[in-house]
Amino acid sequence: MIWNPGAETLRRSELESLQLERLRATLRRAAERVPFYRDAFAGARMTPESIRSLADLERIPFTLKAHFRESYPFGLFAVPVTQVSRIHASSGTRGKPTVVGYTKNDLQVWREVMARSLAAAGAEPGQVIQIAYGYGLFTGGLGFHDAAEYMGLTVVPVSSGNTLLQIMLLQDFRPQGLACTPSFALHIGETLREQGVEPSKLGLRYGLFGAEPWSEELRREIEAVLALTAVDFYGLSEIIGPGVSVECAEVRDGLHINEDHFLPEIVDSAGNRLPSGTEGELVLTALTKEALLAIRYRTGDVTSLNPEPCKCGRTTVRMARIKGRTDDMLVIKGVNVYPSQVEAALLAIEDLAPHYQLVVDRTRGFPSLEVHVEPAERLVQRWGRFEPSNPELAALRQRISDRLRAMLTLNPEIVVDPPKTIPRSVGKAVRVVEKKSVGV
Ligand code: DLL
Repeated sequence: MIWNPGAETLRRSELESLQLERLRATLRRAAERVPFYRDAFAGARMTPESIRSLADLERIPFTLKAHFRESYPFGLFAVPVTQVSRIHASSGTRGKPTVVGYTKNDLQVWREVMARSLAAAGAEPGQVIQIAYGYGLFTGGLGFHDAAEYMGLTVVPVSSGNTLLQIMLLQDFRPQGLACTPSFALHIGETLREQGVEPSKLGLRYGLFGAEPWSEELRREIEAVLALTAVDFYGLSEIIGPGVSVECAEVRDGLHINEDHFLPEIVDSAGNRLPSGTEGELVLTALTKEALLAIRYRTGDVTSLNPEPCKCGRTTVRMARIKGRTDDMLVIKGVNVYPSQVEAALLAIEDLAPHYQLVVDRTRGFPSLEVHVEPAERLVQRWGRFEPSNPELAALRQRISDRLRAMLTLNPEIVVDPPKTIPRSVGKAVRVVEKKSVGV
């Protein structure tokens, strides 16, 4: 279902004039109200009036995550805190979190783009949705919650964690939709199997999965253990939260960006714009925000854009599944690799469980990589018990090694851990750990 056909099927020329008008209003607002932007525009020798077409976008300076951190907590807000209806924050792995604020109108925009996204993913008014993203400062829980209520769904606000409770509610409340991170979805699905619950007996039809990178291979695993259609959901706090883009349930080939609210570009590492179809870093400009303006924000997320209209009827540009974050790229003995690429290679090996962790050791001169995996459950059942000296393990390690070398020219140490020892995730999975921090 297309929630807002007027906005989602605009002709490109109409869309671009709307984007330009909104961009110019946002630039004026930024120059008038936010000292950071006023200074940045002056430094780049541009004024809002000098931006006359979308081609002029390149003259506008970038906003970086560091700028959000430096202005902690409210320095980038364009309204006094008294006009901010809600605050969220993205968990800072180091130091202070990134704080974001919403006026009443911003919350309405968020509901609107999320309602479009939910509808694109298969949600319909009257259905039940179980929200297993974390509630609180994280934008996942409340972002889904507010929009699902707004569009007429019945919300089960269970939040993340408590896998057994999740399963009980899936059985008893029979939601059609499940919203959580893909890694938590897998964990719920595997726990269902352990409990002997047949997933097709649940009422689930679709899963709304995002907030972390995942691969097509993981999608297949999740669809098998939960018996649903898994849809990729993308967003980030600095821009709004979830609701920036989503796959349509019909085609699932790229995520439709809500372009009348978020203007996308792709740039290379030096910040030069790249043509459609080329992979690079996603840069987003929020076109309709009031409290927190994000102008040419460098997301750090690696993707490409496809402007071809989609068979689903939407005309909005589609972004490819996120490959990873620029700062998560590993450089191991001259090979550049994203964790999601290792995931895709590992999950294609049938004798492995769909769990892995990458351990990077930087304590010696050059970084080295250990790939931790677990054997598939049915192998362990056949063996009776997990024995590190089992010769089949050596053969399995060799197969993994061969595959990683062939697919990614990567030659890491392979460690097959005992079953169920790699940490399971209820929120964003930790795929990469630094060796010194885990003491292995
Ligand atoms: O994760 C918002 C969200 C909540 C999106 C629920 C989807 C579902 P942050 O905590 O600010 O916000 O983290 C944003 O997470 O820059 C990406 O690196 C990553 N990310 C989000 N969605 C996806 C996705 C939320 N579908 C950061 N695929 C972003 C890959 C994703 N990475």
